[in-house]
Amino acid sequence: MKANSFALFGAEPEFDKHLPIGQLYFPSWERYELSFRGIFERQYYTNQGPLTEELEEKLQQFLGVKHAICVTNATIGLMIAAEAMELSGKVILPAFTFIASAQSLTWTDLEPVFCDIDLDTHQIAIDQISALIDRDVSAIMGVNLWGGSCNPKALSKLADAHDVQLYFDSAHSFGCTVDDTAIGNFGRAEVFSFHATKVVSATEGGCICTNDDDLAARLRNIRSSYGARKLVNVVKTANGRMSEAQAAIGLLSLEDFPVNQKNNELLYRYYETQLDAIPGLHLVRPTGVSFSNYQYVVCSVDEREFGLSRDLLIEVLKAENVNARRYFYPGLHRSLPYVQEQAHYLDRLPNTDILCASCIQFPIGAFVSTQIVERICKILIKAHYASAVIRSQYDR
Ligand code: T4K
Repeated sequence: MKANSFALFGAEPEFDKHLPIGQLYFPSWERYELSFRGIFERQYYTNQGPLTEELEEKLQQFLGVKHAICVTNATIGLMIAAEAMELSGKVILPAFTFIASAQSLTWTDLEPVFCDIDLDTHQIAIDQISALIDRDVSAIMGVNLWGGSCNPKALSKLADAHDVQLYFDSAHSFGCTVDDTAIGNFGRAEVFSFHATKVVSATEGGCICTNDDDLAARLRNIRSSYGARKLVNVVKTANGRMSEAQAAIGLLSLEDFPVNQKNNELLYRYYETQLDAIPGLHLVRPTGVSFSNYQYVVCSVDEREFGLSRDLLIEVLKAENVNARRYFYPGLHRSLPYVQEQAHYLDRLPNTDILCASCIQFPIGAFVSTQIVERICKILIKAHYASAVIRSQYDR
């Protein structure tokens, strides 16, 4: 196979338009306009307006949780959760997650303690947590990755045994269930993201879920004075309010969840049949859940078997207008400020290092169809068989 059949070496790209990664499911303009008209008629744009209240109510029903507290985005949700839980000292979390998980701790004067992950599931290595717990550790932050779970029941037992608090960054796992329980009901609190790239979107947004009434009161009081309901004393307050514009999209997106989840699952299954036949591409299954949102298609690339490194494969795909991304890169322990302040982690997280060098995410969501998946997979197959030619041409 010739190198010049790839856009990287001058051929026409496979796709005329850039194919984004991320869900990007948006309601029709007509539905959005209708909902927005109400906001303008009421002339009430934020401060826990009727749409935000309605969204909280609907999220509670959907998740079967007592309190869903909407916020501007998941990053601020995690910060508010840490503050409301009165955490101190250190918090254990996986090193393989989005930077926001750790930054929420840095903003609240907490020290992240990085734990390695399981190579097959990509989730936190539960068997390594106990060794990291010392008297300064006040909590474990579980991160439910890739539409799967990090085994909240096992984490809960572990946290109880060590008398530390447990909460979750569930930015990736809205709508997923563990046995019969929806994610959102575990630990003291769970935080979801409604960023545009997530299965439920409010463009930006998120919510903090808890079944603990006292914690909910603290969360609401820290978020802002609007919607605080019961007044309780808190030391710090913030502005984590969700606007009515965000809530309008959030409500429509929540209504669309069943359809969008089904579409994701269809696309995921399509990828699965094709990717399983390509040597060196190992698809991650959403683990630890009885129901997944199939929000992500994530593989690890075995360079020896596939023939190309993950980074060179990304270059090949980018040239074809396929946006494949290397989430998460670099690992938290290699990101600022942690790489400087906590350099002792550099040789302690071998699995995180392996995944950060090999993990790749493919497009799934509103702009993807089964035909598109087929075309992406054809590029992957072609790249595998032409890997030697691509490597030699690229190195010139
Ligand atoms: N915890 C975890 C585990 C997370 O993954 C995240 C965020 C958080 C916490 C924090 O949640 P938030 O505070 O964000 O609510 C994205 C998102 O910004 C971020 O929400 C997400 N996770 C993270 C994994 O990815 P970027 O900068 O890498 O993605 P971005 O914005 O370039 O978008 C990805 C693709 O979507 C590109 O192909 C462009 C396309 N896109 C994106 C947007 C926003 C569009 O075509 N249109 C759009 O409007 O961070």
